[in-house]
Amino acid sequence: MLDSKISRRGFIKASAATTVLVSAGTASFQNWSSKYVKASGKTEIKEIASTCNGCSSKCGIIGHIKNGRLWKLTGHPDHPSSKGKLCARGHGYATLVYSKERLTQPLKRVGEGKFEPISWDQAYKEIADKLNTIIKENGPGVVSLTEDPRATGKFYSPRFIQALGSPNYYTHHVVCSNSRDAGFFHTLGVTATSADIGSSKYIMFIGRSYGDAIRPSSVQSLADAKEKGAKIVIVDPRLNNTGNFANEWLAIRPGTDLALVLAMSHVLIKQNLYDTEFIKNYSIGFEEYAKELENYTPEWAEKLTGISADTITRIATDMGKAKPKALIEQSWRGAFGCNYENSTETGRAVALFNAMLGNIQQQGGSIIGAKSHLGALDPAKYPSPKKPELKKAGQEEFPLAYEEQGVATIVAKNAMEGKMKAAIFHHANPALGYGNPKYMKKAFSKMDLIVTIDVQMSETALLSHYILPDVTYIERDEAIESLSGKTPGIALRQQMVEKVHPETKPIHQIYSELAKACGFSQYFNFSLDELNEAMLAPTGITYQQLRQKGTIMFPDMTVELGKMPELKTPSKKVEFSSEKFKEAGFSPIVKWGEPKVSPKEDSFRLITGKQAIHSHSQTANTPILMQITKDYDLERIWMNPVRAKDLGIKDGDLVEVKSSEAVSKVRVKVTERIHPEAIFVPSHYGITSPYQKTAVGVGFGYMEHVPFDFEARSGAGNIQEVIVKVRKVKG
Ligand SMILES: Nc1nc2c(c(=O)[nH]1)N[C@H]1C(S)=C(S)[C@@H](COP(=O)(O)OP(=O)(O)OC[C@H]3O[C@@H](n4cnc5c(=O)[nH]c(N)nc54)[C@H](O)[C@@H]3O)O[C@H]1N2
Ligand SMILES: Nc1nc2c(c(=O)[nH]1)N[C@H]1C(S)=C(S)[C@@H](COP(=O)(O)OP(=O)(O)OC[C@H]3O[C@@H](n4cnc5c(=O)[nH]c(N)nc54)[C@H](O)[C@@H]3O)O[C@H]1N2
Ligand code: SF4
Ligand SMILES: [Mo]
Repeated sequence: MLDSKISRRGFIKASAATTVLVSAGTASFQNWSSKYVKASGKTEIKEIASTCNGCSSKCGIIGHIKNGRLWKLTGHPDHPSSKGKLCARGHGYATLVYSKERLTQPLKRVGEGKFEPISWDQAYKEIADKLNTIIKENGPGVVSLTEDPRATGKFYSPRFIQALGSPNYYTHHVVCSNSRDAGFFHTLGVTATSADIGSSKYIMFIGRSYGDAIRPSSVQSLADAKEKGAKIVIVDPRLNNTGNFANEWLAIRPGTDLALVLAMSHVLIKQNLYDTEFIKNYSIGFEEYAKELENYTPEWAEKLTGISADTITRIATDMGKAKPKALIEQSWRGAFGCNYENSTETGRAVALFNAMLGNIQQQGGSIIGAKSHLGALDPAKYPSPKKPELKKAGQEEFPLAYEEQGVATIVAKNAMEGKMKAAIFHHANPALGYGNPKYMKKAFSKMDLIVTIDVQMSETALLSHYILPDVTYIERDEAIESLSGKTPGIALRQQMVEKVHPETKPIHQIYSELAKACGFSQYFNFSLDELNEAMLAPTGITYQQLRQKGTIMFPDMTVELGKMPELKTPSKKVEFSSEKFKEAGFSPIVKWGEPKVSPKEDSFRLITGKQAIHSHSQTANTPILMQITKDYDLERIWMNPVRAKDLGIKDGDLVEVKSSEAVSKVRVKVTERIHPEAIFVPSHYGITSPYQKTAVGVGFGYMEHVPFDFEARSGAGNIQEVIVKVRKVKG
C-alpha cells in the first residue's frame, strides 16, 4: 500500500515538473501573425471556420489559408470545446493533409501486407458483388460496420448498413466508455452528464484527467473553479497532470473505485448529508440501496482502496456539506469507462452519488444536456431504408450495453466463430486498439470481406481486402454536427483547401457511389448540401450563415438550472434499483464486486492513459508530435521507486514486460507519481504498420497484453484486467 508521505512529496515535486507539459498541451496561437502577413502585401489569406478532427472533442477551428495552403489554425471562440483555444494535437494533427504517408488511391489486397492500386469503379464493383453474395448466402446479419462516429459518418454509416438489411452498426465505445455509459444510462437515462465545473465548490475526478486528455475549454473551466476557491480532488493510481490544479491526490489501488464511492455514499447516509427531498421526488429504490450501503463502511473500503477511512469520511462529509455545488465528475475512459469487471457498477454508483447530493441540473453540479432541434430529409422525396428486423449482434449477450453504440468487438468474436463474414471499418483502427491484436488478426483472417476507409495505412487497413482512401478533414465538407450540453448548438466542418490527392474521396461520396454499385442508390439520392439544408430548416439559420460562422450556439435553449427534467429511464426517475439489471440477470442494486484479476507481490496491474500530445493511434505518425515524444522520452512506462528498487531497476533502464499474451521491451520512468501495484503505459504507441515510418517501433501498445474479453454487463473490453511481470534486460 502506498505510503502517504511518499505520495505527498511526489505530488509537490510533480506539480512543478509537469507545468511545462500541460501548458504545452494548451498553447494557442495569437492573431498577430495573421495581421502581420495581411499587412505585408501580396499574400492572400482566407479564414474558414471548421472543426478539428484530432480527437472526439471536435473543437471549433479557424483555418488560415495562405495562397490556397493551410497555414495555421486558431481556436474558434464560440465552440464549446475550444472556446478560442486549441491543444497541441489540434495544431499538429492538421499537418496530416500534407503528409507523405497518406493513402492516395484505392487498394486491393493481393497477399499478406501486399496491395495493388485499383480504380474506384473496380473497387466499388468488387466490394458490392462480394457484399451481395455474402448476404445472399448467409443473410444480412453477417455484415457489420464500425466507426468512430464523426458528423458525416453518424448519418451515412448506419444508413448504409441498414440499406444492406443489417442492424450491425458499432462505435468505438466498447474500448472507451461502454461501462460508464451503461451505468449512467440505466440510472439517469443519459450515457453521460456534463459537469458545471466552473461554478462548483467541490470537484472529485475519478480517473479523469483534464490535464492529459485535454479539451481546451475543460482546462479553462477547471482553472476558473480553482481561482474561485473550489476544492479539487483527484482519485487516480497515478498523479496525472490535473495535479497542477488539485488540492489533493488520492492514490487509489487500481480497480477499487467502486469501493470508494460506495463508502462515500455510506457516509452521506450516516451523516444525514444526502438530499432527502431530491430522493423523495425524483428517484426510486433508494431504501433498498441504503440498506445495501450499510455494509460498505469507510473502514471496509480502506482495506480495498488503500485510502484511509478518515480521508474517505472527511471528503464525503465535505462534499455533503457543499452540495449541491459538489460532484464526482462523470469521467470518460480512465477509471471505469471500459477497464474492469466492476466498471458498469462503478458508473452506476457515481451517478447515484451525484443524485444523493441532489446536484442534477443544479449550478455547480451534474447537467443533463440539451440537444439542438434539427430537421430531417423529406421521406417522400428521400426514402430511408427499412429498419432491419434482426437484432444487432451482441445485443442478446449484452442487453445492458447502450444499443446505439453496441459492442463492437462482437464482430471479432463472431468472425472467429464463423458467424460474421464481412466488416466495413470507417475511421477506426480496431486491429490495434479495440482488442488483443493477435486475436483481432486471427478473427479478421476468417472474414470473407474487410473494407477499411482511412487516411493512412493503419494496422486495420493492412488486414483488409480493400482500402478506400478518404480525404482528410482539412479537405472536406461534412454533415452538420449537433452539439449537446448546457447550451446546445451546431457546428460545421468545411473544406479549407483543394484535395491534395486527386484519387481520394470524402466519405459521403464513397457511400453514395458504393450504394449505387450495391443497387440501393435510392437511399442516397441527395447531396450533402441538401442534407445540411434539411437539418438546418427548423433552426431559422441559413446554410450561408452557418458556413460563415462555423459554430452557432443556441443560448435560448440553455437548460434551466434548478428544474429537474423527466428522465429517460423506465421509471422516468433516478433508478437506485434497476429492473433492467434484474431482467439481464444482475443485481438490481449496486453491490461491490472485485475486478477479475489482481496482481501479487511479484507482479503489477497494467494501466493506461492519454498524453496531451497524442490521440489513440491516429496521431502517432505525425512527425512534429512524435518529436515531442522522443524529446521527452514519453513512451516510457511508469514504475514506483519502491518496486523498482526491489527489482534492481533504475530510471531509464530497459525492461521486459511480460503478460499472458505478450512480451514487450521498453524503458522505464521511475516515479513516485504511480501506485506501487501498477505499471502505467501511455496509450499512443506500439504502431506496427511499417507504412507509418515515423511511428513504427516507438514504445509498445498496451492492447498486446490485454486478453480478449467482455465485461459481463456492458460488453466493454475489460482492458485493465491485465497482470504483468517486469524484469530488467540488457539494452
Ligand atoms: N490527449 C488526448 N486527449 C484525449 C484523447 C486522446 O487520445 N488524447 N481521447 C479522447 C477520448 S476518446 C477519451 S475516451 C478521453 C479519455 O479521457 P480520460 O478518461 O480523462 O483519460 P485517460 O488518460 O484515459 O484516463 C485518465 C486517468 O485514469 C487513470 N486510471 C487508470 N486506471 C485507473 C483506476 O483504476 N482508477 C482510477 N481512479 N483511475 C485510473 C489513469 O492513470 C489516467 O490518468 O480523452 C479524450 N481526449
Ligand atoms: N492502443 C490504443 N488503443 C485504444 C486507445 C489508445 O489510446 N491506444 N484509446 C481507446 C479509446 S479511449 C478510444 S475512443 C478508441 C478510439 O479508437 P479508434 O477510433 O480506432 O482510434 P484510432 O486508434 O486513433 O484510429 C482512428 C483511425 O481513423 C483514421 N482516421 C483519422 N482521420 C480520418 C479521417 O478523416 N477519415 C478516415 N476515414 N479515417 C481517419 C486514423 O488514421 C486511424 O487509423 O480506442 C481505444 N483503444
Ligand atoms: S482537444 Fe485538441 S485534438 Fe481534440 S478536437 Fe480539440 S484541438 Fe483538436
Ligand atoms: Mo475514448
